[in-house]
Amino acid sequence: MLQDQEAHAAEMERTFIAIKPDGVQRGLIAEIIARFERKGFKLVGIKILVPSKEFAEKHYHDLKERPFFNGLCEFLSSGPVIAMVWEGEGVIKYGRKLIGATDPQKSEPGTIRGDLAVVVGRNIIHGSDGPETAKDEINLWFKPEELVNYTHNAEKWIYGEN
Ligand code: IDP
Ligand code: MG
Repeated sequence: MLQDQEAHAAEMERTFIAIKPDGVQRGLIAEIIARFERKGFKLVGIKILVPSKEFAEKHYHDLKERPFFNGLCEFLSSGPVIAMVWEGEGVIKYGRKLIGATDPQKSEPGTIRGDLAVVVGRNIIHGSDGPETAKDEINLWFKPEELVNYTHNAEKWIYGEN
């Protein structure tokens, strides 16, 4: 039993998920949170803020050579964003699956972007694309004390005990 808990703890990952200004303005906050929550992932950090353009440029620094970089950063800083950290086994990779392809025209139905967005410039949600970016993005958006460590009552039903 202790071994199972240790194995479970070792598998735990955290990822950074943001609902962009279009998702907030379209009233999709609860819909998006529900998809992560129903899957069995655990919310360990959440806040609403309007990021500055400089902050958006830091967040998207990998894309600074791309032609859409300026418009993207203007957009991310144009209104409230919901910044979140979700925890769970495989949450980084599976979070990207829940989100769907970058271009909503190519996102499968059933994914967040597939079901709820139409164009790449307004694809409503961000999710870290790997373990390194997850760590960097969580550190950029959250202070350690803003993240909560807790055991959810449902965990033993989601992961099992033996
Ligand atoms: P991702 O959000 O699926 O990880 P990235 O390639 O990291 O996709 O791009 C970051 C964001 O930049 C996308 O979510 C989208 O909002 C925007 N973006 C990506 N490609 C284009 C494009 O070709 N035109 C306009 N915006 C784009
Ligand atoms: Mg990306």
